[in-house]
Amino acid sequence: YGLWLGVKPASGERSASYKKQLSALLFPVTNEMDSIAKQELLSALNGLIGHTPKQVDAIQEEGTILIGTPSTLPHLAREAVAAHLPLMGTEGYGIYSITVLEKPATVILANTTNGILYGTYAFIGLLQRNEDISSLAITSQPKVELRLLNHWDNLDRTVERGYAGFSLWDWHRLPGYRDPRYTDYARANASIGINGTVLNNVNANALMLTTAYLEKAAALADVFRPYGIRVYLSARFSAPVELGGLENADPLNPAVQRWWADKVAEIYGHIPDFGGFLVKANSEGQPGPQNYGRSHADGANLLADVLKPHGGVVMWRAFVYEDTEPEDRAKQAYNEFKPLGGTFRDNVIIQVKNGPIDFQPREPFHPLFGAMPRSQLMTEFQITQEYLGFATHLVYLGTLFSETLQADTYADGPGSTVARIVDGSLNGQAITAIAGVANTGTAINWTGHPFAQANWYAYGRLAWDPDLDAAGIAEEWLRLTFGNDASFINALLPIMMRSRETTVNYMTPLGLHHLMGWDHHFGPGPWIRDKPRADWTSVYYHNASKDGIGFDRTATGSNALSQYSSEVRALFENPQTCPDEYLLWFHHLPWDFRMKSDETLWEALCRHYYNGVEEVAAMQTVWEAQRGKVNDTIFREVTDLLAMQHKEAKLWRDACVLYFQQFSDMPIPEGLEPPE
Ligand code: GCW
Repeated sequence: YGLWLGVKPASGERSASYKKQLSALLFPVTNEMDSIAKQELLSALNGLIGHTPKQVDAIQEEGTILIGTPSTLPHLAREAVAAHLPLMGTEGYGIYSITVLEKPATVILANTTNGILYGTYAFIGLLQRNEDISSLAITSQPKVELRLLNHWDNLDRTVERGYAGFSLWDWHRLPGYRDPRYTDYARANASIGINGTVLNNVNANALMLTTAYLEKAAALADVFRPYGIRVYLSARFSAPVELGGLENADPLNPAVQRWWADKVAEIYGHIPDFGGFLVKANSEGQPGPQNYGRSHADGANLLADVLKPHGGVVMWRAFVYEDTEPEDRAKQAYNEFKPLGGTFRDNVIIQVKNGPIDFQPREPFHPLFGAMPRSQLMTEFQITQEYLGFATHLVYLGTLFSETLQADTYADGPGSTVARIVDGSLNGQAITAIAGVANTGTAINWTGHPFAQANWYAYGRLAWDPDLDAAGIAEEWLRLTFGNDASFINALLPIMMRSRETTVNYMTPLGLHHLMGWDHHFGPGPWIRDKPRADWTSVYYHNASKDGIGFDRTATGSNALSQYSSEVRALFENPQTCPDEYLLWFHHLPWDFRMKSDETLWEALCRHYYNGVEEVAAMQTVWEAQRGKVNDTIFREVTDLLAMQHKEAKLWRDACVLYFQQFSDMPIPEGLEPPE
């Protein structure tokens, strides 16, 4: 329940040095956020070293920790570190070991209170990880301005694609009762730098915008505010009709514009620092501007204009497709949005999923990245594991997130990574943002699978700095969550790092995608034939037949490849050179196609499926060896979940191999035991 914030006693040696290095605290508290930071530090020190530093207002002794802004810190300490301030911006911080009056001290400095809070959490993290704090020189500033969670939480407390219980928001008892868990949620987010949350599902209920619900949202905003977290809402585009009784929700209708202006003014009356709207429009049955013959830009700009005077933003989703459209679904968002480049207001950010289909175990990056340099883009990841085994399978997503972030779009030559679009450095976009679909719920451990906490953590860390290393983040999380036993960390880190590839292997290897049962998205369902859909262009995305398997997205097929820059095209277009990871995403190939490994495609496909299952078995063995090193309840839970994962991986393997074998008509390669 304590997530990565649970504090355990420091090792004997560290404990002794920390006591000396942190014997006194100088922390002038100026507001509620400061006092939270101070409380966090004091309680962490209590848990780590069983010691409360003496509170002072001047440096008197060795081992003082000073925390503040330039206006609250003592002159001498400030002078020693002030040169770093320009690198901290409005949310960054610095942590330095300095000497003042010949006495060693530690200082946490920031331009703002928010920076102090983040700096304090970062410092506590160092202590939890038993790091040496005698020569610190850390300066850190978030590279992305708006770092958001998106909750797909409904007003009846169900969570769409949520696998960790019900919604954390107890709408029924809000605003009167503020569950302490709201504070725990805010703490956890603040500790990893998340500074915004969209409370309700993008498949939005207009009721969210009624006064009764705005009062509830305002109560949550009050709890989150001192943790630096702003509240945003998903807006249903047809709300002027549903709530306002207007004839239509046409963005060019002055009555509609007035309705939104009034509604937004009302929201700011309840929530003065309201962040803005997230909108899913004209997608999967949601209403939108196209119902009135208007474009996505007309819709987004309507809301942008009314939010602008209050400082709010619109995050307009690019996840749009028509399943009645015989166009490859992977192409549809680009087709619709690319022509609108440059026509959105300056407080609109287009929210683009990491890949062009839908949060699959592996997708190439979305072709809109790099294609709209005159508009502001952000990326949306899915932290909840809709297509990655729900809360049952152990899959660390840090590697998936960073694979997308580090993908090179070549939009402006080599090095034009998705990260550089998201952080604004490529196109100089003014507002930068990132979103992750939350995996939280009422489950006692927040996320269902104990290791799914790592995905929340990793998302937050990468939102702060998209260039961080996924392995470094996993190690941090392991240490914070389980303690610093090196043998445990060394055993678990490789498992986490491999886990996503393992899942790709037993679910959708070699660039295959969406083999899941079409409605539940959990187990295998490559056979779906009874529900033909135009955008699948054939049986399902895999297009398996006697002549081969894979989705031809080259010029001979849907030509989705034409949506990428020429360098990316060159990389993927030739099946001989296309990386195996994306082979069947872009190509339809015969079963006896020669792979780089010299196997046939059929053999390689089978080997990936079998490897996936083997790798889960290996995870089980490593976990079993950790008995006694982790809390018994968690040990048993992970043991049982891994056993389920193993069984389900086998089911995936057998179902897919047997299904595809009908078309390949080739034997299971030698050495692999035939499916049951
Ligand atoms: O992945 C799909 C999900 C839908 C979801 C949609 C979206 C919120 O299956 O449940 O709806 O994506 O992102 O809008």
